[in-house]
Amino acid sequence: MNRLSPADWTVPVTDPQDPRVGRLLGSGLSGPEEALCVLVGFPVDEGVRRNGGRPGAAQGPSALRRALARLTPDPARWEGFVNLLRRTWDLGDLVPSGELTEDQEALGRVLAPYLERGSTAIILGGGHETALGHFLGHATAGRSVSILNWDAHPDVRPLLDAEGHSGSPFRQILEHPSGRCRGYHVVGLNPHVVAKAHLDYLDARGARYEFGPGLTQARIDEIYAELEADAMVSFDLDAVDQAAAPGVSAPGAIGLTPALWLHAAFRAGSSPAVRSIDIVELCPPLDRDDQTARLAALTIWKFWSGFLARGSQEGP
Ligand SMILES: [Mn+2]
Repeated sequence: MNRLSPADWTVPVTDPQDPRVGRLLGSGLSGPEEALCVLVGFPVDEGVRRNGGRPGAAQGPSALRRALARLTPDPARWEGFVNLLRRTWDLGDLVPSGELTEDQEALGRVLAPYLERGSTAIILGGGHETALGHFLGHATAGRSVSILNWDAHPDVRPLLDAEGHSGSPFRQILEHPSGRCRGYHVVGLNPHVVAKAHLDYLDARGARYEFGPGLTQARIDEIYAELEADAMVSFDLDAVDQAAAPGVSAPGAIGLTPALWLHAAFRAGSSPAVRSIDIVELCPPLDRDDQTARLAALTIWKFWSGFLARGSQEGP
């Protein structure tokens, strides 16, 4: 049975008039049971290793928290933002056993009770193998989900030696014996890194895919408007242009702009269908001056900002 290790939210001392995320987080709660929103880290990159990728994503959760802790609440939604932070609880990082399947199942067990009682969950990866554990949270809670994945790759590769990895989570989810995946839609594909056979696989499964080039904010709005509840959204940072997100295992010479990516994060927050998100593939050893960690942190910040606009027509 996996343990959770407490998260570090140390922030530099700031003026009391200038509180930061790291100081406010969870300050209105005595425990996670009443949390509106829960965070959990999955410091695992065993799947990246198995997939032949460059490891380092196991350090993702701590680098992401460091960047997130320093941010201010959104001044445009000040009171709501501060209140949301005060009612957000970080469960900490899952302590990996070293056995990937076991760790993915453990992540599912950690998430399930919170998803069941209606908390919104944010999972800090880890390689994209994080998404299978994320899905297992819903499956364990007895909930069927539709899945939206922002990614340069479809991540439906076959297993390797009968084992999953960072390139296979959505194949494992689509074929999961629980039958809890209601639909899969991947957006942001980079045509030069997508195997035709994987698109054929998606077609055969009735899954949907869209390429990154040509994507607009209006199309992102439509994608969320069409999203069926309950939904989980996965944010793979390698969908973003390498110039803006160098700290990933598999960067792309072209990719989504940060503006489009963050619009997708805001809409995930403002869409009532969305129950949980993950941010994956942040690889701190390959990062440049914490640039990708900052973008990952801002992805969550935008999600929170969108969450406060839930049910209204407000834009970012
Ligand atoms: Mn991916």
